[in-house]
Parts: sequence; structure tokens; C-alpha cells
Amino acid sequence: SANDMKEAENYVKSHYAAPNSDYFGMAKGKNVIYIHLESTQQFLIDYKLKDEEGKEHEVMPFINSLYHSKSTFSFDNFFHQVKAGKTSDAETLMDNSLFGLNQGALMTQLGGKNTFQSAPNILNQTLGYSSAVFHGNAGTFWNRNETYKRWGYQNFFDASYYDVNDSNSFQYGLHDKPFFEQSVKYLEQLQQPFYSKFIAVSNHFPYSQFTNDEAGFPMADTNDETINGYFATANYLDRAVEEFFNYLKASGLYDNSVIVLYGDHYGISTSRNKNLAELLGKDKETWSGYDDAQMQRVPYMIHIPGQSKGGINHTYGGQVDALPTLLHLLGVDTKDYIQLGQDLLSKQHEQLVAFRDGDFVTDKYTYYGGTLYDNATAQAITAPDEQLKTQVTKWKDEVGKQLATSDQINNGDLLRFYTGSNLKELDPEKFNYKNALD
Ligand code: GP9
Ligand code: MN
Repeated sequence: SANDMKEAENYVKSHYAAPNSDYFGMAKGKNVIYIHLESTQQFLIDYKLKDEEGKEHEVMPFINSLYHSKSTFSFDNFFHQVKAGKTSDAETLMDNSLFGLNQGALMTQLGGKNTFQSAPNILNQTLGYSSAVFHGNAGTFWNRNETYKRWGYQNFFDASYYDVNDSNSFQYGLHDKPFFEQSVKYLEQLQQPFYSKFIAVSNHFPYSQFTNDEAGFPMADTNDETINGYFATANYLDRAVEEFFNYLKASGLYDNSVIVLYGDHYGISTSRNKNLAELLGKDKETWSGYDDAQMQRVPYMIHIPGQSKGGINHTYGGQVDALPTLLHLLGVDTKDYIQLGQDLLSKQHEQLVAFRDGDFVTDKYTYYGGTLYDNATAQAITAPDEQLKTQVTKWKDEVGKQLATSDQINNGDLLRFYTGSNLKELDPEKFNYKNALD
């Protein structure tokens, strides 16, 4: 009901983090190009895989160069917050600053029904942005073709726009190099400024897409085939992204764009982490829930060509924080929007990262699977003092409130009652994803 919306609004207002004037509007007027790094975890950044002879191979040299660039706001304590909706949950978080559902996938269950106030719609109505998603898989996967209309995406280039065949694809669609290559002719026709997202997919489980020879990158040598192939597919993704940047530079789009790279969720599931331990220089025997929690970091980098205020930012945050961060860089204040995250560059940003199941991480503590850990020692805290106990209870409540508000908004379809922003109602039926740009 409208009353429930009011309650959610009160929470959002009380949780709002104001933009930092050092960064607000820094990327005003620029195109936005999201590059979705499938299954890419933060530990791959700067990682070098040793081959049988002990020679080191850098997994993601190009993305590492962006990560260390002064033109990039890079975050090394940024966590995914997805659950069963995986990629689609990450998209929900990044485009809406709302969580996915606790069970199943929001995009499949509610994406074709609910009212949203998503990034492409906000940017269209406030600054005249056009918008598009590019993805070399069937448009129905995760109910994207319906959901995107309600998010305000004007164009969706799904597999039907690409030449996909047995030799350039696998079960989740077109491989990243042909994907970026074939996307260019559509991207060029978008009206600027645009908000766009490229969902690359080659680095998807089971990571057996390439054999050793095809990949041109060594396989890891563990007893776990999934882990063994992961580095080579990540390397392929890296090289595909580099090719895409080369195109952006050649076309002139690069200088007018903000390019945001993010990992959607883990690539190696928690049940396999012990098999990965040795490659990370860790002891399998002492691997704990603490370590599993730390593995949920994913890359988040905002590359703004021409500026040099970037660097590696250690703020703790998650995918829910991405939209307010980006909008503030583009010069759109988020105070009238219903967004559950906080600008990572805001002085008011609270370093409390909710996992979808109620666990959480802060800059000092990790609460995972019912156990509290000290980040400084990686050890469980079995007897916290009163002060810490009170603090942990407060964090649990805050995390619970953030997740519950998200669920109320989504399950109650509450945004249809929201009138506190200047956004006009969006008619999803006005978008037709067939024959775009004809
Ligand atoms: C395929 C895709 C995969 O279209 O986005 O999603 P995931 O399995 O990672 O959720
Ligand atoms: Mn995914």
C-alpha cells in the first residue's frame, strides 16, 4: 500500500548519503558503458598463475592496467550481494540499487510485472540519455526481454542481433571477442549520451570452454577441473575487453564515456574454495568461513578517461552502492529516488556490507554463517565484550532493515505508489526489441 511505501521512503531518506562535492558531476554528460565481467572475483586482479615450469602468467593484464590507472576509481573491498538470481541479481542491484529476492530471481518473478525507477529511466528523464543492453544469449534468459522494458532500456540487442554459431559460442551464448566485435555496429548508432551495458559471458562456469591450446593460457593444476579452467577463461575475457577498448578509442567514443567494470558474483563456489586455497597461498586445513566471506569480493572500477583523481579506494561496499555512486559522478543527486545503497565516494557512506542472507562484512569485522570474525586476525571472536555485542546487534538490525525494505518494495510493488521524485510514469509497452534502429 501507499503507507508501506511511505515507511520504505522514510528508511531510504534516513540512510541517504549525500554526494561528495570533490566528485559530484565529474563525469557529467558522458556516455556510460558498463562491462559485466562474468564470474570475475577480485582475487583475479593482479593474480599470476604459475605454469608447470614455475613461469608466471598474469591472468588479466589489461584490466589490471585499468585497476592501477589514476583515471580509474578502483575498489578493492567491494562485494557481490547476489543470491539464487546470480547474474540477474547483480543486474538488479547495479541498475536499481535494490536487492534481488531471498528465494529465486526477482527478474524472473517480478521483472515483467513491477514498477521500477531504474538507471536508464532516470538518466533518460533527467538528462536525455538513450540506453541499450548488449548480450549474445537468448533475450528470454532471466526474463531480460520483459524486465528491461520496465527498467526503461530502449534497446536490447540479444542473440538474434548477432551471428552466433557452433564455433563462436557455447551454452550461454556468443563468446566475448565476437560479442564485442559484432556489438560495435549497433553501439555506433546510439544517440549520445547513452547508458549501455555489455554482458560478456565467456567466463562462465564450467570454464571448460577452451582447451589449453585454444586458450593460449595455462590451465591450473589442481584436482578440481572447474578451478583449472577458470584462469584461462578469465584471461580470454581480459583480452576481449582490451579489444573493445581499442575499438572505443579508435571510434572516439572512449573520451566521451565512463566505463564501469564490475564482477557479478563468485566464479568459484564456496564448496570449492578449499581446492583453491593453495593457489592463493593459503592453508586448506585452516580455511574458514572467514575466508569464504572474503572471497565474495568482486571488481568494481569506474574508468573516467581524462581525469586523474582516481586510485584504489579501500572503502567497504557492495553492488547496491553502485547506482548512487555512478549517478553522483554523472551529476544526478539521488536524494529523491528510492535506492537502498550509498554513494561509495560520499563522506557519509557507512562501511557495512549486507550479504543477501543477512551475513555482513564491515571494515573491521566479518559476520558469516553465525560466527563473528576479527578482520585483523581472521580469527573467530567467541567472547565479544559488551560494547562489541551491542555494536554487532546494531549491525544485524541495520542489515535486516535494508534487506527487509528491499523485499517490501519488491514484493509489494511499492514503487508504483511513489510520487516523491520528478519521474513520469514509464510505459514498458513503448519499447520493442525487435528490429532496433531500423
Ligand atoms: C546468460 C547469463 C548467465 O545469459 O547471464 O547467468 P548466470 O548463470 O551467471 O546467472
Ligand atoms: Mn553470472
